[in-house]
Amino acid sequence: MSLPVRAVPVTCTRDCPSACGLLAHVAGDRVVRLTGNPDHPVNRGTLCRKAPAFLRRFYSPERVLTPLRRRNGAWARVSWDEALDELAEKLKDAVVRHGPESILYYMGFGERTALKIVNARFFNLLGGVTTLAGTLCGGTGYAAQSLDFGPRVSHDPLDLQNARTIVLWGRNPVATQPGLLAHLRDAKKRGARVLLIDPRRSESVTLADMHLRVRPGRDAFLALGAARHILDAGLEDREFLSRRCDNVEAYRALARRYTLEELATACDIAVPDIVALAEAYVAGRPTATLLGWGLHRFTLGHEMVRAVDALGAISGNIGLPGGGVSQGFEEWGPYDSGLWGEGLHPPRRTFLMPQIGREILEAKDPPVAVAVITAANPVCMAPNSDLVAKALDSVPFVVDMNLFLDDTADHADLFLPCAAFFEQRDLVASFGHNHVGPLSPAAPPPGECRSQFDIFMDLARRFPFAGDFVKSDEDWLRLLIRPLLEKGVAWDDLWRGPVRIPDAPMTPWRDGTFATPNGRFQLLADVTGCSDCRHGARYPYHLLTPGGAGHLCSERVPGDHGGPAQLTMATDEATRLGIADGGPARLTSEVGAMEVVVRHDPGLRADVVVCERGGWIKAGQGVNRVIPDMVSAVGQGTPYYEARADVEKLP
Ligand SMILES: Nc1nc2c(c(=O)[nH]1)N[C@H]1C(S)=C(S)[C@@H](COP(=O)(O)OP(=O)(O)OC[C@H]3O[C@@H](n4cnc5c(=O)[nH]c(N)nc54)[C@H](O)[C@@H]3O)O[C@H]1N2
Ligand SMILES: Nc1nc2c(c(=O)[nH]1)N[C@H]1C(S)=C(S)[C@@H](COP(=O)(O)OP(=O)(O)OC[C@H]3O[C@@H](n4cnc5c(=O)[nH]c(N)nc54)[C@H](O)[C@@H]3O)O[C@H]1N2
Ligand SMILES: [Mo]
Repeated sequence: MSLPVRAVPVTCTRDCPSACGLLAHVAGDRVVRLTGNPDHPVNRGTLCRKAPAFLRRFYSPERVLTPLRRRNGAWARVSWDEALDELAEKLKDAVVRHGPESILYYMGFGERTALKIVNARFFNLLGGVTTLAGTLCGGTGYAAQSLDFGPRVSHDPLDLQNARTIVLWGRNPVATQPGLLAHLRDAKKRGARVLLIDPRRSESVTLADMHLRVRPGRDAFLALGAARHILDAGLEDREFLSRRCDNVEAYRALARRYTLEELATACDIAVPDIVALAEAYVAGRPTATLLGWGLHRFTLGHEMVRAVDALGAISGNIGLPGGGVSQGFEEWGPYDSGLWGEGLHPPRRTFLMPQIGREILEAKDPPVAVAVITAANPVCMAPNSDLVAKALDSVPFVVDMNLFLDDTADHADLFLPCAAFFEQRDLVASFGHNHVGPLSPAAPPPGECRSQFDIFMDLARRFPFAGDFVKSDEDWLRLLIRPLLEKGVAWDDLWRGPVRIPDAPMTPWRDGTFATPNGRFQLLADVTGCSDCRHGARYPYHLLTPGGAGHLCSERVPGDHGGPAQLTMATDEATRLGIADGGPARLTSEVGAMEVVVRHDPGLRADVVVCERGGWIKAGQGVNRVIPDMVSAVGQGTPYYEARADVEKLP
């Protein structure tokens, strides 16, 4: 007899702007199927192609089911009490001997739910430990947009229904935000045009009416070119410029600093295509720009983002329903930010996330004694992987909270096995829309796995501050969502399905007043020159490492992948090097080398090679071994796509 199946509304916590509403279909103590929740206004019942693999991953025989302690190089099973007693001892010892800053708390992107704020509070109660500054993900875009508009606010994706033109600028939603596709497809059915600006033919080319294969890192010149055409043709929104913007004359001068031909050469887009882009912004209005994370991953990413913001402004698309230059949303925004506990002690040390390897290795006063890593795989996902691995090996006690023994676990001393998203109670906000969704324990965690929240509560029982800190998940969640409750959201509604943040705007900046210090939009006034890259001939190719459609960063079913990573190259370029489609090659950069299998792509730019991010080092992949660990000029982001590489044929 088969068990009755019930459906529990949950929310996907993969590190994806979709944060889709899902239904977990449960039979007995197992989730047997995930489907899209038709009541979610953004993903509207759709499900991405990765989702079926979630269950295979979470119920995989390789999921770790008990705490593990490394002894003489090998993992041994330990009980939770042994594990947490030892961790508490190490933390206390580090505080007494070297001060709280000798503890590093490294919070990754694997699960950014409301209760994670409570984990951070634990470390602040401990006295404030070393935490991260900057980000492996989106800091540059936030910083850049905040210079122009004031703290970044994006159009609600539901506002796309008002757009006549949609520009996907350095963003690949077909692969990386499938939860948005229902809206993009609707817009196309209504007759909206979609433009894609991407050096490669990404998966999103299937949506595009026009594709501009920009030279990597040169989007500022493309945006300035379009602006120059708009200004030359007298099509700019003069009223918005004079009444709402600062730096108008400097910006006009900047757009005229180069001829259209010079700008075309810099970004490698032909003048007629630049003109077509300009027209899409004025004649095609309302034009919604969806700015992706692709532009963040450059040293001068802020100039690229600001140049696109300015194009949106002079073309009259800011504050316009169906327009806007939208990038991301604040995933921690809906919660009571005081509960992080930042104010409980003086400011403490931070390490730059983009350079975490060298930060740990160079830390002297005090050196790192204990590192606690949660929902992250920095050895695989942070640049200069070998240095990150070396740094973790230099730390006397490394704790890893995850589900699988990935590349980072190889450098840990204690592994604490965590619950999957549908095995716990929590709330999830999104970095791609304005809805908060529930997590309910649809099924119990397998084996001895526990939610991170549970683990931190149990750990805290061993500390003098347990009294105020140890509470139920429900008690903490009620405190965390106080701002939402005050805006009229009912507690019970949060558990039935997605709830829209009540005061989130559909169309920000409608009244023309910005959140900058003087209330005016700040036009970009200068860009760094367009001379060529520092590595020139030794490393002829731009190495792009975007997200692949089949996986979320390094979240893989362990046994599922292996063998050399695939590197996509322009067919003519590979042929010139004598590398056949499927042939082996060596990919070399200033920091390392790795073996790859080359795939020919007749549509790729000759100066670009592409390798999907996230393959594990221990599966023979790990492209971050060849990505240098740099920091972007603004926003402390990680300029992965600044990496230059060479490719040689292997016998
Ligand atoms: N070369 C290159 N590298 C990149 C990028 C790039 O463009 N190019 N992009 C970067 C970006 S945008 C990001 S955001 C970072 C991501 O960097 P990371 O966050 O370090 O990497 P992920 O692969 O997302 O790892 C998330 C981990 O969380 C675990 N996890 C998932 N759910 C849970 C849970 O409920 N509890 C616990 N404890 N663990 C859980 C997963 O198993 C996984 O190991 O990588 C960056 N790395
Ligand atoms: N399936 C899947 N979904 C994901 C992820 C994943 O790994 N897999 N990762 C998640 C995470 S952590 C994030 S932050 C988001 C990121 O989602 P996206 O914003 O889509 O970011 P990326 O995939 O890094 O890059 C987007 C596009 O930028 C292009 N690009 C590279 N250089 C340039 C340039 O100079 N100019 C322009 N115009 N384009 C350029 C790349 O070719 C790529 O197609 O996606 C999330 N969703
Ligand atoms: Mo990200």
